[in-house]
Parts: sequence; C-alpha cells; structure tokens
Amino acid sequence: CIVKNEPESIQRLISAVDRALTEGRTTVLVVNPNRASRYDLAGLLRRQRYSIVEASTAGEALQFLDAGEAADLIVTETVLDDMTGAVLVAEIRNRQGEDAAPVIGLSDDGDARLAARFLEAGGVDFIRKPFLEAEFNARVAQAIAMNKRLQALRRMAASDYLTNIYNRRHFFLTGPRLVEQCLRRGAGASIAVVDIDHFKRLNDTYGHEIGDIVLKHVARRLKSLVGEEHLLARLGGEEFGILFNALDVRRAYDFCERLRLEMERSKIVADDEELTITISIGLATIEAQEAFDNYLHAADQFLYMAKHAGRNRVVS
Ligand code: GH3
Ligand code: MG
Ligand code: MG
Ligand code: MG
Repeated sequence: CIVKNEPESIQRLISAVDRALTEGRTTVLVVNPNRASRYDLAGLLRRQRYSIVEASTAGEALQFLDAGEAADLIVTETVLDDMTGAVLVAEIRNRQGEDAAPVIGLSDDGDARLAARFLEAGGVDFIRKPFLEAEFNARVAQAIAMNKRLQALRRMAASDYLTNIYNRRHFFLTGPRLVEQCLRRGAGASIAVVDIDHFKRLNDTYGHEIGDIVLKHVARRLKSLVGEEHLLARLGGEEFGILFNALDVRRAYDFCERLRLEMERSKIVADDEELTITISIGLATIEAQEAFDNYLHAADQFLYMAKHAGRNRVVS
C-alpha cells in the first residue's frame, strides 16, 4: 500500500473511500501462482469495473471464502501449486454448496483432459490461453450474470410471495438440517406453530385486502423479533412456523410469550382502520431425530389446545 507511513486518520479515510468505491460492486477472486500474470489478469478485470481479490494458491482462496467473504466469480488457473483447479472447484462446492460462486478455469496447458476434468468437477467455463480480451470479458460477464439470475431464482423459490419471508418449502427443506445440527451439539431445539386468532372473522369484517395487510404486518413483526438466528416461515394461510435454533424449551417458551405479547400490543393501521390481533402458539420440544412432519404435528396439537383454552396463549 502506497500510504503506509501516513497517519492513522488518513489511513482510515483511505480505507473508507476504498470501501465506498467497491461497495455493491461485483467481486472477482483471481487465483494464480504467477505474480505477473495475476497482475495482468487483475488489471483486465479491474477495467471491467470489478473489484478484485487476489490469491496465489488454492489454500489462500479457500481461506478467503471460509472467512465468509463473498466472491461473485472465481477465475483460477487449472494448475496451482497446492491443488488442481478441478480439486479447488470440488472443495469450494463441498464447503459452500448451492451458495458456491461460479468458477472459470484458465490454462495454457495443451492437455485437453484438464478442461474436461475441470468442467466435470463443476467449473462453469474454461478458457484456453492466449485468449482474446473481448471473449474473456464476455465469458466473465456471462458467468456473473447467469449466477445472479440463479441466485435471484433461488431466493424467489424460498420466499413467500405475499409476506416475503421464507415459505413452507424452504422451511421443510432446511429445517431438518438445522434440527440435526442442534441435536448433534446437544443444544435444545423446538418448533412453534403460530396462528392468528379469528382471522376468518377479520377477513369477513374488513375484507380480504385488509386481511392481506394484516398478514404482511404480522410477518414483518415476527421477522424483526425472531431475527436471523432462528428459522421463520409462513407455513400457509395465517400460520407461521418457527424453528428455534439451540433454545431449550424454557427459553423458547419465554420467546413465544414475548411474541404473543408484542402482537397483542401492536397496532395495525390498514386503510383508515386501526386494528389489533392476537396469536396462539403451539410449542413442541424436539428431543430425538424424527421425521420433520412429526415435530410439526406435535406443535399443531399444542396449538389446538391453545385455541380450545381460549386463544391468545402459548401452550407447550
Ligand atoms: P382460529 O382462531 O381458530 O385460528 O380461527 P381462524 O378464523 O383464524 O381460523 P380458520 O382456519 O377458520 O381461518 C383462517 C382464515 O385465513 C381463512 C382464510 O380465508 C384466511 N386466509 C388464508 N390465507 C389468506 C391470505 O393469504 N389472505 C387473507 N386475507 N386471508 C387468508
Ligand atoms: Mg384454523
Ligand atoms: Mg387462525
Ligand atoms: Mg390456521
């Protein structure tokens, strides 16, 4: 860095400017053992306005990704000092699953099998050197655009159209893994089914559109209270599921009780009406690995009891 000897305040200013300049920009991770060609490649990509991170080995690249840093694309040599590009791709996919960034392989090696192996491992494209700059740029742009579209579709497939929180599909697809993790760590897990009380009556009185506004309000409120740590989804209609991550039943119960109280107190403004609603919650503890449906069924039974006991309560 050219400003190493500047006072700290200037350093801070410069890194702030740096952040502002690269924020929201597409990041490309360049993996190349050769300093000079890495420099050239980074320059080429910078001219396309990408923000660049450089790694000289596969290990360095994995370290960067393991630290939770996001890359929108990885461009790697297919021959690296510590592993082949094909193995690097496999490693990345192993660790990041569906979130893994697309990887383009680069090689000046004449061995055509390298390309095949790289693509078989899950690389999205392979470019032989020397390449035409325009073709390289187009392939890079295409890989990034395809991935963005894919991620957008994945987000869409996981979210509920009305409330924009996770949908039932996502809840059932990711729930079992979360339960497994909790049980393996010996941490508690529990599942809650949240249901709005007398929602049909609200629809009948104020109309379906107001009903929808109330649903959106409840989802937003639940989301802000539940946060990212636990899994929240709209299971259907006016019913929501919460999978509590590593909360024993006592703390999960307190959490649910807080949700119930917050909802009771929360004023919902829809058109000219000021409405209030209440929710009932069934809470089941998860003690052993079972079919995911069973947990939900247990929570549902507690919900049924909460309704029969007069609603606006938590039963566990
Ligand atoms: P309970 O206290 O026993 O839960 O009574 P409830 O009226 O809330 O329960 P019920 O299951 O009888 O009715 C649920 C209602 O939710 C019926 C349906 O019209 C309404 N509903 C389901 N999905 C939507 C939606 O997307 N928008 C609106 N506005 N209403 C919906
Ligand atoms: Mg019902
Ligand atoms: Mg209801
Ligand atoms: Mg219901």
